[in-house]
Amino acid sequence: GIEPAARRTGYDGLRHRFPRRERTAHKGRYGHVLVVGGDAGMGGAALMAARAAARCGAGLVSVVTRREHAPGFLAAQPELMVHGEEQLAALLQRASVVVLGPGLGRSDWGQAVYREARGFPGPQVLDADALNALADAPDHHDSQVLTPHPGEAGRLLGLTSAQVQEDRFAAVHALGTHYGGVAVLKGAGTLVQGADQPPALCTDGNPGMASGGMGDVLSGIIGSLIAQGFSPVDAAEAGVCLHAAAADRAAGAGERGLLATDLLVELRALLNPS
Ligand code: NPW
Ligand code: AMP
Ligand code: MG
Repeated sequence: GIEPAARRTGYDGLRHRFPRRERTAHKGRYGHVLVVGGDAGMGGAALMAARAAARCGAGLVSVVTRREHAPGFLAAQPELMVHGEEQLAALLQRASVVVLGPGLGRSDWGQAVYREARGFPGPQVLDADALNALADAPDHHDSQVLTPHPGEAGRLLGLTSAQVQEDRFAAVHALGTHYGGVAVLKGAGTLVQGADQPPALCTDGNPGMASGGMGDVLSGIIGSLIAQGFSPVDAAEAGVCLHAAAADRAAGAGERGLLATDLLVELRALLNPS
């Protein structure tokens, strides 16, 4: 059931946080998202996170991924700046936010890249294999958003995914107290837990979202909003709502067969009401 202490949230109540752009705006105003991930076989996860960050209005989006992915990334989305891991230190000097983990994998490459990017002093969005790396070597970061699905939340908390699902409110609260920052527990009825406040519950979204890449898109959305000046907790809540609303619009054509990349065009429509 729905915990009475949870505050219900949805994109309709948050639209006002996305005013029109100033006429004199320039890309430097909208931040620089650095997406780090995409080991062999999972480049698409980093690409989808980066495309989502761009579609949500980030000024610049860079990616650090396996060098061999670069030609494919540039063919898919030439607005992205795509690099191998040798550029990570330099990019960490310029980024406004790091989205760490989509498709990062658990090989030596992913572990080394994780450790270096985890030193970024600014805001971090940790997803996917970055959450697995965090579970293996727990630490704190003041300004972070963790976006686990129940399986990843279980690894972070030493529980099974079934145990997480039995009490999602307790799980999201424990994530916040154990790791600091903002915790997003994904799945039908996503919970967003900021420090010292009741969790927000988003019941939008649909089972068409149970397909590969959906979570990767969410991490890019949240990173993009942080780059544009949202606090981590506001970016997490608005990002979850925007993601679910985009999926509900896209599901107008049917839930079965809904793809993560179908959300991209809907994000732009939601962010620019006529
Ligand atoms: P079970 O079986 O219920 O115990 P993993 P991953 C659980 C990349 N990707 N409700 C469930 O566990 C990612 O970015 C790349 C309940 C499930 O078996 C990562 O880097 C793609 N349980 C990497 O792959 C597209 C749930 O977690 C287990 C649940 C691995 O990520 C795909 C799976 O979790 C993917 O995004 C729910 N709602 N959701 C690409 N195109 O490049 C999950 N579980 O083992 O962490 O694997 O999530 O696939
Ligand atoms: P991931 O497992 O990391 O790819 O993330 C999946 C994304 O899709 C998360 O944002 C989930 O909240 C969302 N999602 C998956 N299944 C459902 C569902 N049945 N209802 C609503 N959202 C879902
Ligand atoms: Mg995922």
